[in-house]
Amino acid sequence: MTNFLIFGPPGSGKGTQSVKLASEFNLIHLSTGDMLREEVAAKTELGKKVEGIMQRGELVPDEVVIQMIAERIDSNPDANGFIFDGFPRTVDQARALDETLTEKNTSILKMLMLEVEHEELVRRLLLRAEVSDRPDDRDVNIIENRIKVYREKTEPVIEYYRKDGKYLTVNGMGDIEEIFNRLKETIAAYI
Ligand code: B4P
Repeated sequence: MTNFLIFGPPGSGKGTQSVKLASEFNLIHLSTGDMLREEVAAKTELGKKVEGIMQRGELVPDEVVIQMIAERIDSNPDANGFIFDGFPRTVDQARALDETLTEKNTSILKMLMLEVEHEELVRRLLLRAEVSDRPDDRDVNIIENRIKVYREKTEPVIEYYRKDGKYLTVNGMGDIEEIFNRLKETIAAYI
């Protein structure tokens, strides 16, 4: 199995690029954001529990997302590999992911960090608000809170992978195809 993490602040293009990379390299795309939004849309018990948290731009509890990811890994035993998008977002999530992958005799090959300027993150998310129904994109204060939560709780995850030599940065500024080509070149060296 070949497993990658796509990493970066909200609006850095994780979701956008993961879909394209999954198709290019025959990987299964696992987005905790998409899974949680499906729960909210289906009005499940879990969806009701996390809806307010997501609307405020806070992180849902670790145990919720850890369990969701473990179930998806378990249900795809023949996968060529996974691309993890929006997960892990805390060091505890990173540890849990390592344990789950070790049980399957596999691991994260590389973390791909998309580097994007602050103003561009806000611009992209406000633009998406015009075409999507995501409540967390509509209010600039919520967007700023998501970025703040990222800096405080999610950025420490970088060190977790950097110490193992797994951390790679990719310039996330520019148009979608240009960034995709940069990611493809970076990944191709390891696949
Ligand atoms: P996510 O769904 O992960 O949302 P996100 O960080 O905003 O990134 P996303 O992938 O959707 O957007 P992208 O940058 O691709 O999380 C949402 C919420 O779920 C979190 O706030 C949290 O509450 C919860 N959650 C999820 N995972 C969790 C976890 N592990 N633990 C705890 N809580 C969790 O794209 C943004 C926009 O930019 C798009 O419109 C796109 O088209 C555009 N874009 C992308 N690249 C572009 C480019 N190069 N140029 C111009 N526009 C571009």
